[in-house]
Amino acid sequence: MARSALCKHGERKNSRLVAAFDVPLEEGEGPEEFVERWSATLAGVAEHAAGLKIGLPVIASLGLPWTRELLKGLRGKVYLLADVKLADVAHVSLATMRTLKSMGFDGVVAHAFVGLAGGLLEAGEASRKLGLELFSVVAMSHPGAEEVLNKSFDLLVDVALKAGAVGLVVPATMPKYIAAARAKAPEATLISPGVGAQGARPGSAVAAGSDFEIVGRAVFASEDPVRAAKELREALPWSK
Ligand code: BMP
Repeated sequence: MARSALCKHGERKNSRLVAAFDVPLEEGEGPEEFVERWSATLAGVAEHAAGLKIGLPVIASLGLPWTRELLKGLRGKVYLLADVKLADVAHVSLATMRTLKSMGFDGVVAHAFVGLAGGLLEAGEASRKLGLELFSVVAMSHPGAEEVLNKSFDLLVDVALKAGAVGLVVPATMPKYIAAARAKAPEATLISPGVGAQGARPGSAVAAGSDFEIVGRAVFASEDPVRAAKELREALPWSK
């Protein structure tokens, strides 16, 4: 299994931070204003983060042309991960992936629970053809994830690996899944949400075996997102 290009950015920046940007447009705000309002902050955060994970609130508010515009200045400087958590039949996932690729993303997040045939298998093939890396969710970080999704963790990891995902999303809030994913998939790139606002301590997911920690609100809802990213990078160096 090839390493995700996210690791190259991590090594180069000496950072295991993936900053999650999930901020929607404000009421009455136009996409152009939004892009103008956030561009400098995103560029500043990108100096300290290996990756920027851009969420559905942003992509759905901006649409194709303005998301492309938002990403334009960031491409090549930071890994750009589209987190739309794909969970659909193959032809719809494929169409979405083509659009995300044309926006300028390097990778996409998809749920593994759709299974292989007619679902993640074809999404995996498409990701390789498009040059859009596939990360797959195999356990989630919120308490309710334990009710259904996380019960199928082993099956979900098998599906993700058979589909050829380069990376797995495993929760920082439940480090047992990080350790189990690392044992089952030693070469996969593990990324872990739940650090900061959801309670996991910076450094804890990496200590449990993850490659990257995903931090959203603790960066972008802070007074100074660039400083927050800088401090997180110092707590999350690529090599100690
Ligand atoms: P925050 O640090 O603000 O809690 O944001 C967490 C980020 O990680 C969000 O972008 C969310 O979509 C994502 N995420 C998560 O919180 N839990 C999961 O299990 C999977 C995720 O992708």
